Amino acid sequence: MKAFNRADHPHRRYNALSGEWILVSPQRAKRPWLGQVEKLPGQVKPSYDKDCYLCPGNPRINGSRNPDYEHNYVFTNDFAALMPEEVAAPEPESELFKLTPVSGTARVICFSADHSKTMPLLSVAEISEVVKLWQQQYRELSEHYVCVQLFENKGAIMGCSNPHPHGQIWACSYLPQELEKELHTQSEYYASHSASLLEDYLKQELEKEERVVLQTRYFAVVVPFWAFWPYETLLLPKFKVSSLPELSAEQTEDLALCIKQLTTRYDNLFGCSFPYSMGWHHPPADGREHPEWQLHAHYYPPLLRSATVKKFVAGFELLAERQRDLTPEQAAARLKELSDRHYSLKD
Ligand code: H2U
Ligand code: ZN
Repeated sequence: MKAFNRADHPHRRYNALSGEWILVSPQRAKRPWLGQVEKLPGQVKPSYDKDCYLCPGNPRINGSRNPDYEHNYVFTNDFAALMPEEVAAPEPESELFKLTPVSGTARVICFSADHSKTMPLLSVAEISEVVKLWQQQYRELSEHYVCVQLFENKGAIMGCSNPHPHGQIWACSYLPQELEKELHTQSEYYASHSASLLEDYLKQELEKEERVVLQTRYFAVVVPFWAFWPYETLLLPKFKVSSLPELSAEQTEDLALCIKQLTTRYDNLFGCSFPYSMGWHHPPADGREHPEWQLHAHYYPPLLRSATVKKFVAGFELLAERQRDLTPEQAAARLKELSDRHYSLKD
């Protein structure tokens, strides 16, 4: 029998954070592509768009009007997926027909008044203001809800309805499944190692180096060993911290620098405004200490080989198990060699 070679032989990898497996097929990375090609969205955006419902001073769909905000702005989503009202749980019908009422709220957060900007095109100071807003929103909403999910959906390909730089917050009365999985794996690891899973993981990634995309003073970005999306990354603190509000002013600014460098590299990868869904994972806000939990952000970008070719999740992946061709090591190597200077900037 031949010896196993990670770059040539199909294998499965275990996601120690979600507890799930993925199939890696490195031998397929070179197959020809004859499928769908996405259209490129227009590259030039104005700083103000009179038809944008997120621009300062503009009316929103339901008739309310945004204030003339100068930097950033948060409002309750007019079409929120969760409502604050609590209702009594109905009698269970049977174990095969379970349902449970939930409550919560949703907010939209405009990262900048400038319609033409995106995260990598904001200055480090402006991104710091976004991080501070996340901190303030997290602090406020975690008083009422066990889960406060901060996220950004970027790009039409991700189903984002508006190019104005913005993110969302969904806060809810229960712990959603992705977080429950991570709570389980991190708690088990902490119980058996008296150490945090993600702290130990990052230590080993920094020693190995091969999947490390970039580092700032306090943060590091890796393409995780178990990445599913072609250019998925995990942004991790290099110190123990469980929530954004705990960051010092210096760490907050350093995080802004890290976000700017990562999103700039993403844009530089295919020379386009790189789409993704990203979000922060916090421990349950249940009033307990969570020494097992390490704050982190996931970036899940759909693009595979160009600004127009995205990865589809279908077939075996929907029916059996998630799968990737390009190895996480190859993806990290590509992201690592890119410049921290945005491709659209003139010399
Ligand atoms: P996307 O990030 O998916 O583009 O979502 C923008 C959100 O803005 C979306 O959740 C909300 C939508 O419900 N929205 C308003 O709250 N008011 C509006 O006038 C338009 C869109
Ligand atoms: Zn706008």
